[in-house]
Amino acid sequence: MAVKISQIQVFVCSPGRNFVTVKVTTEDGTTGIGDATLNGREMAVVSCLEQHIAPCLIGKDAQNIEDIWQYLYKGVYWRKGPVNMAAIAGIDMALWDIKGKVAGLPVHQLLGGKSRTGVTLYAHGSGQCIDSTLSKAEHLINQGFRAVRLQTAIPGLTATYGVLGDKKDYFELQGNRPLPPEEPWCTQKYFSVVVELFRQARKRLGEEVHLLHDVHSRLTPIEAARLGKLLEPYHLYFLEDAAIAENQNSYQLIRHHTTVPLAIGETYNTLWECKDLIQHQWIDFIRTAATHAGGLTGLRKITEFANVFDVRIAPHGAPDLSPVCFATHLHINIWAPNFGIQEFVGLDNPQLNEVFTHDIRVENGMALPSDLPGLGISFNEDAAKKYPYKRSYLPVSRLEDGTMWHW
Ligand code: CS2
Ligand code: MG
Repeated sequence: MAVKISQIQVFVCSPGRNFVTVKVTTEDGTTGIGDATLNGREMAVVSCLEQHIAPCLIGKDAQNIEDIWQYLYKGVYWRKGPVNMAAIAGIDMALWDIKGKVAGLPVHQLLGGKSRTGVTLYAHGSGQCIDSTLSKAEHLINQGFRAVRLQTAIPGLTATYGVLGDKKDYFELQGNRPLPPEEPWCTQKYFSVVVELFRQARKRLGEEVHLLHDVHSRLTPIEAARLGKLLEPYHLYFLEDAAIAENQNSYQLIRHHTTVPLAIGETYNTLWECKDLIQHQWIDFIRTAATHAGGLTGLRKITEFANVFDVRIAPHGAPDLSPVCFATHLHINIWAPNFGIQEFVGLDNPQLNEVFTHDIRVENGMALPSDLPGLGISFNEDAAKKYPYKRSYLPVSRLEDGTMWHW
């Protein structure tokens, strides 16, 4: 018996930073939510959903998730891209949420159940210097995290990716940028500190804890290969975004020079964009996020393909992905045979938890997905009204001579 879609609503709110949330309602009153946040281009996704996608879906059977995904992916003709795929993602997550509620099962049970007791997380350790970065890492390890990403300020640069500076959290750092801030980059200055960071980290934190690092696409392939070789003595869990994602072949070159495990994927929107990396095993972890890769359906396609080639998933979990995306990742992470690790930037922001309510538990560096039917997370529309959208941008990056670079 069909469960027809009767309404699609899109909410944009800013409880600390902008989020785009999709709500799908069916004729019998069942509702589901999804994340469609595209940092810095949120309103493009809102328009895509409201002006182009929603009118096509009213009256369609909400149970047919795969057919709706194919309809939205192939039907647009101008397929792929971050705006299209974030819009599809919001709808897709909401439909999985509805399917779980109708079945009375959490989404991970619809996927095939649990493959592990919990989802291992990696937390963010950063600081204005190596000492403060490692102090933050020690604090996280004492909280039970067994994996920590380390990012430290680069001496001589006024700002560094992944470092809070004088801000108390990512929301304060990233939530209010009416125009794109310009941040400097200098590879030579970066090399002067990054290897020393991990030398000192192993000395102070020991050999057990998993250490990770995000290069954020700043290096050329041969520079990335050099960094990988220099970091081998400190056995990182992975080195992320060593070079830009557009050139998959770059990772063949990097792979040729170093055994450091490589991760990439947060900017990919479809399997086609990363299939060479996976099938040639040029990487070890694929980082695509449900919100950017067409929802749980899109992320599952990538996950299953990666499993064939021993590539594990390490879903993106930045502060610009909403708790709805994080909840969705926990369902796929607890099920996936090739789950690796999940990025975690915290869920303890009061404004965020006023808008997104859930029962996700984080204990001893692991997260447990909800066992409530569906995704196990709710969106409070009245609370969302207290935090209206305000345009905000990601920074741009320039070399010290003014050349535009990769932020
Ligand atoms: C970063 C992200 O978490 C990460 O690995 O690459 O924080 C990224 O900078 C943001 O998602 C960009 O919006
Ligand atoms: Mg990253």
